[in-house]
Amino acid sequence: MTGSADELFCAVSTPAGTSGIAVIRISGNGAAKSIDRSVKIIRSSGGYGKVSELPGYTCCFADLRDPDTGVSVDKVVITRFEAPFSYTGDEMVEISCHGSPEVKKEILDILYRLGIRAAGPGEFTKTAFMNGKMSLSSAEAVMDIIASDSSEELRAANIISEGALAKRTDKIENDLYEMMAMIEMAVDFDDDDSPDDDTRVKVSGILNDSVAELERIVLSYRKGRMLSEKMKVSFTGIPNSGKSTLLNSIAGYDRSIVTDISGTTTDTIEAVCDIYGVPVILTDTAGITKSSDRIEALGVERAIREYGKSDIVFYLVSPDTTVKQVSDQLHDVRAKIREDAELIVLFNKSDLGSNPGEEEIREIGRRYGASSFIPISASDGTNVEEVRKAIKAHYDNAGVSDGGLVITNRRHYETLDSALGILRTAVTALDKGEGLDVVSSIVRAALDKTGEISGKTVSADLAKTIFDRFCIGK
Ligand SMILES: Nc1nc2c(ncn2[C@@H]2O[C@H](COP(=O)(O)OP(=O)(O)OP(=O)(O)O)[C@@H](O)[C@H]2O)c(=O)[nH]1
Ligand SMILES: [Mg+2]
Repeated sequence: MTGSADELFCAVSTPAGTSGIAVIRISGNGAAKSIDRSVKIIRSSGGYGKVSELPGYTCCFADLRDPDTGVSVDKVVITRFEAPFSYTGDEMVEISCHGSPEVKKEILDILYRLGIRAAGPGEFTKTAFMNGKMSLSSAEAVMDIIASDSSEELRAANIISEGALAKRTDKIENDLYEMMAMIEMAVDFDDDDSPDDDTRVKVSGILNDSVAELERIVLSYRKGRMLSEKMKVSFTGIPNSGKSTLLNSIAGYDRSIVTDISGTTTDTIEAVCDIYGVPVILTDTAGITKSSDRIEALGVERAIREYGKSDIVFYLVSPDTTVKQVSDQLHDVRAKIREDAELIVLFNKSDLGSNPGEEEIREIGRRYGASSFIPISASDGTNVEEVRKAIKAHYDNAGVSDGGLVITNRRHYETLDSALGILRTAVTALDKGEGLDVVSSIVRAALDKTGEISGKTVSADLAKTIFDRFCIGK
């Protein structure tokens, strides 16, 4: 999986390209000594010192030279970390140099010549995991912190990187291991191999508690998915109802073309924005109409396809939308949207007055499961904030998040969901009167799954797949 602590590796940990400064990290025992030939610590009293003589957790100004020619490459700042109190748990040195691609390239070249190899993707974090500095789920959350592009996603990743998921799965695992020990004792001590009812009751209690706890964690992925894959919101309605105007107003810029010509939007148009910390993809669609125009008809097809992908579909009604159109179109929306998706009706152009069939439209909307009706004016901004709040409320209401724990990683979700499925089988087996040894062997399979979250039962192949997705330098 990873090299030994004596094998030194290095990488640039800051982004490619030009920057004010860049950081190059070296990890492994003897990291400081390995660069003594090239890095000369500049003493304020005059003269030079060695990096290997630098006390841990201090930093120093230094001259970094080509070890073969003695030519200075850059003036740098060296920070030294000692094992085990470093990010990887092994000795580490950080070189803060000027951030030009040439400086970084020349320093890396020198480090390679000094016998320090290039780090693999995520090798610093993989080493931290191998050294027991963090659980696998925490290590993966570090990557999610780096990749996060919304405040809610960052918060979720921070909570997991601090060990919240590992703590919850550890507790489940400990309870289940204790339960298995209890089963073993009961089976061993019972002469006729039929442990007493008391043990079965206790086993049932622990199993059901573990199922309930896993369910809570797994359910949090409903929110987590909206963070990692972004929440999907689409706008539909008849042509000219104001869909593009509303998308532009929420996105905060003119993404979609707006005209008073019916059928302006012919393709689906996306705008990514942040709504109260939740990353959202807004999708504008072609107005729904029975058109003989081929382009328009294809646009309508695409619009309908969008319903199934959406977490929320906003159906826009304008004062001239007929009750019949609403009835037909909401019927189609309902047939296509996911069961957990939300349908909200917006009465747009409220500045021009209300729709004459408003009461009837509300009635139809309720029949098709619309959760709310909001009068708005996309052009003057009235109640657009309410639309944004409805989007955030959908996120808030989607699933539990005990103690703020929201799993955002699909691997965590799939692994825990499969552990949950196995545990449910164990509950069924127990209820059906199967022997406790059978129940115990099913539980062992569930524990193999939960172990893939903490890293206790992770295979070398899985660890490689996980860390290969990391960036070089982390
Ligand atoms: N008075 C008023 N006019 C609006 C409002 N919203 C949109 N409009 C106008 O209605 C017309 C159509 O707006 P769009 O946003 O292009 O409508 P659309 O639903 O995207 O139309 P298609 O792309 O053709 O399906 C434009 O002239 C807008 O300025 C509103 O709230 N009040
Ligand atoms: Mg449009």
